Amino acid sequence: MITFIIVSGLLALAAGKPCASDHEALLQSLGQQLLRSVDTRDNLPNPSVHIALRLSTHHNLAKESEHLNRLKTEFHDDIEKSLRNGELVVGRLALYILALKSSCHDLQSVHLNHNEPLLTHLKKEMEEEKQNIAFSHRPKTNYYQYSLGILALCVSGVRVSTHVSQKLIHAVEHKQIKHGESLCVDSHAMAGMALQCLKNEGTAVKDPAELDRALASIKQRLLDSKRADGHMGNEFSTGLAVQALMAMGTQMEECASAMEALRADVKKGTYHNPMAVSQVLPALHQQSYLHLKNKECRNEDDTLTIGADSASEVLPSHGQVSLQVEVIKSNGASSVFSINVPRGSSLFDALNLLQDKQTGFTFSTENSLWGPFLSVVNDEQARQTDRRYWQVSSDGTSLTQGIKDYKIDSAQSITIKNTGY
Ligand code: B12
Repeated sequence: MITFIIVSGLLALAAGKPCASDHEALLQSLGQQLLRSVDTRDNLPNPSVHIALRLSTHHNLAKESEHLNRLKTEFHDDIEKSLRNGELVVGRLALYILALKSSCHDLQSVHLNHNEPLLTHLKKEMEEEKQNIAFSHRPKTNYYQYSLGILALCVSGVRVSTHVSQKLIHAVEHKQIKHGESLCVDSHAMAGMALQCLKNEGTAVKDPAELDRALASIKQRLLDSKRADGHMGNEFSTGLAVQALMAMGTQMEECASAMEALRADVKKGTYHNPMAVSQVLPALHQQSYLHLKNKECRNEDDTLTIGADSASEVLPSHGQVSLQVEVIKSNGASSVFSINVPRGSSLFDALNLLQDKQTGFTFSTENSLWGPFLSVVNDEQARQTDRRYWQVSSDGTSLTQGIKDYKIDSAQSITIKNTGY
């Protein structure tokens, strides 16, 4: 009997544990990919990338410290610029705080305009978001950022007001957390980590039984989002879903197929965008953002080298493919454009070619942590303030990547539609 129990225990462990022999190599190659991304100075430093590097086992302490300094100058300045423009910075500020925390940096020593500590400002913005939910039934930003805000406060040991937490619990219970029209796995994962942090810290909430119900609902919805191929939601939400499930105490065996799907994606090269890598790597390390709470930065390994880029060389593209681009404006008016583009071009490059041909198609983008976000098409802006965005689909299927990452490998019809959400 005892032998049976021991053998079953070992089998269960093996099922959940990322025991694939190449697991360590995958972790190392993703870590190196992130190091290379922080080394190129093309973009602003990315706090999410910093967190992922810091939650890893192997470090390059010099590069991480350099990146931390860039966050404290360049990213910090960018947040202050947004504040001067009257924008809410909940999500970016929360990630910045978590990044500082991941490097055990003294949060009290960092201030925003007018000498305001970061955490004080985040608390204020969360109050503003809470008011907005009370009046308009949703935050000005979104529930993903609202959850990140709660998580950053909680992980930093700041008490989250019961009114603020209640709004998230209520949104979970009333299924108000969506991405476009469908249930948002990424935001549920973030909400799960935020609410679990409150529970772990014993933070007072309006109704503890309701908190438990919300956590149980999130866990169930994440498990229900599992596809036959192991992904939860899609390739880009699975990492966060696994992080959240682990934070919520789910047995590793329940995440085994999702972990396997993540490993298969890494091997396929699905995660070339550093933001995507940054959300997947902690899960593969069996870490979640909750581990930042008690992070100690002592006796750290310093063996991660930047390494050579092993990504397969991009071969010159062969031939052209025809692309049809349909733009559907908010009033329903549609215009269709056609162009031939080199096979393998990104949609971003294809749209630039179309614009250069002066066919009447124009567009512009805004920078974000994921890359360029399509914001204006043919002089029409899809504004976040109006709850609208340019949704992009190919042959009727919504893209799971942005215009810079999506590659045109075959002839297809792209639809860019001004959509409400
Ligand atoms: C909320 C959200 C949206 C909202 C953003 C507006 C809002 N106020 O709510 C809406 C519904 C508009 C949206 C649209 C899209 N989204 Co979205 N979105 C998210 C989500 C859940 C949170 C983003 C966030 O607030 N981050 C926190 C802040 C601190 O980071 P940030 O970079 O400053 O945030 C801004 C950008 O992320 C930007 N944004 C949102 N989605 C996308 C997608 C891309 C490709 C880019 C470049 C920017 C971008 O909007 C944020 C708010 O201003 C993420 C989930 C995740 N795992 O990150 C998915 C996510 C980023 N979105 C995704 C996708 C695919 C899209 C679309 C391309 C879908 C489509 N087919 O049209 C479009 C973007 C099209 C375009 N115009 O360029 C994918 C990206 C995967 C990838 N490899 O690139 C994610 C990871 C979801 C997923 N698991 O599939 N999204």
